[in-house]
Amino acid sequence: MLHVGQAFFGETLRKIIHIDMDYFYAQVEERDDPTLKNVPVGIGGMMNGRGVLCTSNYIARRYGVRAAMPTLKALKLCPNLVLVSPNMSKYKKISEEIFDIYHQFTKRIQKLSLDEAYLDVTECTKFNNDAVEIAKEIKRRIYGKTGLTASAGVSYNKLLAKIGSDLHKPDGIAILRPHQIEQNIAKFSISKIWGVGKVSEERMNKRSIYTFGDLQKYNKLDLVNMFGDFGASLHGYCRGIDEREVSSGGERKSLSVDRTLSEDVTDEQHLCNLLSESYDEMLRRLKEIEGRLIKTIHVKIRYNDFTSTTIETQSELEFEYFKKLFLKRYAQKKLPVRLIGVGVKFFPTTTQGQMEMPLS
Ligand code: DCP
Ligand code: MG
Ligand code: MG
Repeated sequence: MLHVGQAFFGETLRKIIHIDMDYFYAQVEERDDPTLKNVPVGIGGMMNGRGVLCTSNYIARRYGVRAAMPTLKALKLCPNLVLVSPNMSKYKKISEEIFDIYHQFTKRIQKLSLDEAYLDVTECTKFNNDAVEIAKEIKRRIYGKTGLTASAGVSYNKLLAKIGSDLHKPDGIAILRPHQIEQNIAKFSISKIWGVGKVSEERMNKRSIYTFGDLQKYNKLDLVNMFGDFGASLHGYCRGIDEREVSSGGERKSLSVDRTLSEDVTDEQHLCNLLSESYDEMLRRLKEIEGRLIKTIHVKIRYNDFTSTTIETQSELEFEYFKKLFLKRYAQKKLPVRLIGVGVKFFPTTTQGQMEMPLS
């Protein structure tokens, strides 16, 4: 068997580990209260009959209970669900302990959320630079320090490492090697592709695209025509190609998807369709940054006279709000549009704590 980054495939392959804690908040609560073991658990509050879940344990998931689900709905699906209020400061402290462990192996750490990170261990000298052994040791140290299990994916890029960490949850590890990768991933559902959310999955399904293999049949131009810039990435992703670096920048403050249109557009329906595509892409990217609370949403328009306008509000993440904002602002000038942008700003993780608007 070949090892990730073995010379046979060239020395240039990177060694990437993606680690994600198993049912993180719920596992912590189970650890601290043994009566929660073997019962369905949902983490989330309820205020005035409203509230959503941050996550649930795997027993609750068997009933269909999921993160971001309204608590009332979860209770309908699973009347025995035991609700536990989130304790963010506890999860943050544990998260810091976990990230301290990562720092024992590499400086190149990209934090995606409290429970999830990419590690580039290409240069790590521990365990003879064997990425699989490094991942196993990290899992052991996390368990030793916190009593919690994590799952890891080991591969030569972020896309495959992330797919891997999800394959054998909980307490799993999966290694995706370069050998015959196109064939090996062909059976995977497109929903495993980084950035493919519900909306784009439906769009693909309409074209009978369900798996990586289905996507592999399309050339790059087709995919760009279908999905814009994201189509070019998709062309690589479905073949296991992903050049994105593990980047350890500071905490993300906002997320925007700006799209310059290939021609000036005035037709309102057409503009709304384009807005909806940018919105879908924003949701795809938000999916990767779970656990952050949204402070504001915004819509940006640039007209063909190069003036720009941005409107920002505290509101919900529904498309209808974005559309309303957009149409309201567009009506002021009604010039042909050059660029459409949508985005959100986040509360810093240090001040978030209330379940106001978790990302789904
Ligand atoms: N979280 C949240 N709101 C969401 C999703 C997640 O507050 N919509 C929080 C609670 C989760 C934690 O972030 O425990 C990590 O999210 P994950 O998506 O990694 O989910 P879990 O760790 O809970 O489960 P899994 O074992 O599937 O990773
Ligand atoms: Mg997790
Ligand atoms: Mg996670």
